[in-house]
Amino acid sequence: MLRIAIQTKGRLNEDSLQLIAEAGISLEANKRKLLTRSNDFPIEVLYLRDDDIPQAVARGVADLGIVGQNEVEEKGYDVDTLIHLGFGKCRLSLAVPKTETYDSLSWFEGKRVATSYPRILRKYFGENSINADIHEIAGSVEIAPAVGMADAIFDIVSSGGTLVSNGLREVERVCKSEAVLIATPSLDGEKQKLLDQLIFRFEAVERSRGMKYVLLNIPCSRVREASRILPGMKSPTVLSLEREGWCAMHVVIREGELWGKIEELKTIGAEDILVLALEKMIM
Ligand code: PRT
Ligand code: ZN
Repeated sequence: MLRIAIQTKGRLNEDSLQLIAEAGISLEANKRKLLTRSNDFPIEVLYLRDDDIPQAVARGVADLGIVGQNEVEEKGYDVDTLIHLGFGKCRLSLAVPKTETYDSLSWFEGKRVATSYPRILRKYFGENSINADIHEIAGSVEIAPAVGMADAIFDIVSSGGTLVSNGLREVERVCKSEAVLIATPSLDGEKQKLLDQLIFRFEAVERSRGMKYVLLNIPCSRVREASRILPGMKSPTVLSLEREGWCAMHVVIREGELWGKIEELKTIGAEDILVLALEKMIM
């Protein structure tokens, strides 16, 4: 039996539960429990605050955890980071009041910087030989400069809207973060076997994100050209239609490239284009 720790509530909770569900693991319905079991995979889910997940995994209270890389790095516990999960994407940045003239990192010399990530910031300033006064605060870091608690902040940013609405400007992007799967180092053989199965499923779900399945009809004489536009995984599937001279192509494509490719395909005669969602990609 594996035990995986995920965030009880907050930004990573929903995506973590969705990933588990898409991996074919259903959980008991009772949401208020600290621990829930699955009936179809030997796993139980432990709900924790994200701050406590790295420690729980390092100590073996949970075998696995889903948490932001920022928390893993900040806490510094001995855990293995296994795979990136493609959600909870953000960055950790330094920001200063927008009225300040900022030209280089040396601006921070001797300044007071408020953050909930003192360890990551200390390392960054150390690498860049900056001596600043790091003030650790637990929450609402973005208001620290306005109330005179700090000259600048180091915090998580995603859209940047919070910085703007607090009169701050992002001046240095220090690192990126996303949700990761972490594990207690050296799990026993039985758990490792289950973990390999779980990773296989998580990777199949993750791989299919942002991918689409495209079906289209095209004159057979243009199939070669169309294959250059849509190379697919190994190559596109090509079938002949009942109507003479016409073929059908099936291919997997990255969503970001979809519209550009469709325009190109239309110019070489593609018709009846269907775009379907892709649930899992098992290689
Ligand atoms: O209660 P618990 O301790 O479990 O949760 P928490 O409040 O500490 O964390 P939570 O739920 O806010 O975030 C969990 C994780 O989500 C973080 O550790 C990051 O890995 C990740 N994440 C992704 C973010 C954001 N995006 C994010 N935007 N965490 C926080 N934010 C904050 C940001 O600091 C800002 O204050 O959200 C606000 C909005 O951001 P903007 O830039 O879009 O305005
Ligand atoms: Zn937290």
